[in-house]
Amino acid sequence: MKAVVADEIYSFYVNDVISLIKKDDNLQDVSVKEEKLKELLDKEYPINEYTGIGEGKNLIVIQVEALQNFVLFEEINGFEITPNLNKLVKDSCTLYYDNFFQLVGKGNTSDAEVAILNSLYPSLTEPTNNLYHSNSYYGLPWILRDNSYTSWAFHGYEREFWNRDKAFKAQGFQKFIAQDDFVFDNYIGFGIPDREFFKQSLEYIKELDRIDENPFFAFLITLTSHTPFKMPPNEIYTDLGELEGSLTGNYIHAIHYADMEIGRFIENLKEEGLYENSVIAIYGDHFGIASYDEKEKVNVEKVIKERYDFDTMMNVPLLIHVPGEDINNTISTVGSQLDFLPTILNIMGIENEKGIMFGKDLSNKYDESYAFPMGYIKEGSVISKDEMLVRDKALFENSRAFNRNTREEIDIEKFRELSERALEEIDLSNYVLESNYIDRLLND
Ligand code: GP9
Ligand code: MN
Repeated sequence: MKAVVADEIYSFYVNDVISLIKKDDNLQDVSVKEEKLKELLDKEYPINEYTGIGEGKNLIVIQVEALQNFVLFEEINGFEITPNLNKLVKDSCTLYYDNFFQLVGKGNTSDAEVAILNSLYPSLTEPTNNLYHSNSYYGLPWILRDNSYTSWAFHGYEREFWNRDKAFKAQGFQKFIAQDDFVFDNYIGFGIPDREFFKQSLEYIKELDRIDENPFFAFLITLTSHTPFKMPPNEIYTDLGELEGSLTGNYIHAIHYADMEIGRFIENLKEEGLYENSVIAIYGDHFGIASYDEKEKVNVEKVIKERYDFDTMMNVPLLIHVPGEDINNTISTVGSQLDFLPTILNIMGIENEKGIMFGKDLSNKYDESYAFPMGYIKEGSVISKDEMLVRDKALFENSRAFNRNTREEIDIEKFRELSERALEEIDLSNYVLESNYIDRLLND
């Protein structure tokens, strides 16, 4: 037997005590989290002027690849980048949320789907669908199913990509129309061009509509405006001058194409008699051009004519069109993709009776509202109506903050508490995923 010297005994002892304390800490931590989640379950969602205006209607949600907010109402030498989205924003039946921010982690597009559908923060460590594709969820597809809807997802790429085949099932979709359900022979970038995607999806939507007398939920994810945004010459509609050939120039061409196809899809919905009885929501999944790409930053700044920073980069548009309603409004409550679920449920006049939501209803005009971004930026960062804190990776003291209107640097101290709140909230949401909390909610 090996002799054990005194300080080895001591270190055994110390290690034991440390691991006991750690265990105790963890238990305490878990019970604090469970308490906080109980509070969240009791969160009230007050009614407002938009409550129930979409009741009984179909819901069509379009997630547009890499659509950022800055392209809306922007012109380059008289060329309107997104004429169809601009027209829709101005429509008397549309609510436009202009302070809506992306919330994606390592799972990019698929994380946007998780946040949008489930009102949760994506995982910080891995694509959410890699780790939690077989968790229980109770988000938009399930809630609508419990309210007699049929929920289908549509995306013209490989069924297994981002584990969507499994994740969409767990999240409540009854059918996932994927690449193998589409017939096409011309590719743009990743695969099926949006024109073909929308055209063939419409045929499936008609099938979905015929299933029963009840309304449907169609969740469409576009593809063509994916980086590197290379459009074929016959789908380029202007000369962008000095931006021509740059990533930003290519991005503008690709977004213009996506906008054109959204416009065409809307016209086709009208022809099929599906427009007047469907609420349509459109948003971008995440940025296309990084503000930390020094070369492209300069190019974007030529378009927006101000400093391009994380707030503009992460700002994606959200439009909700409710047919027959005279509601045109720009709502500037600050929020992120996890606020979509409570916002759309309020409009559809449906309550979430079983699940948990980290989001708020963006249509309620809060005095102060925040987004707690993550993913391409250190968690603990904060966006408010007029300011932003970009948290440093290591030390809060090394963070920076700026005024979103003047772009001037401001003192970071006022964000200290909010930044801690952001970290806590993200951590709590990750606990929901890690502990498969919703499974317990549904089955206990
Ligand atoms: C393909 C597409 C990927 O399914 O959604 O987009 P990405 O996550 O790379 O932005
Ligand atoms: Mn994407």
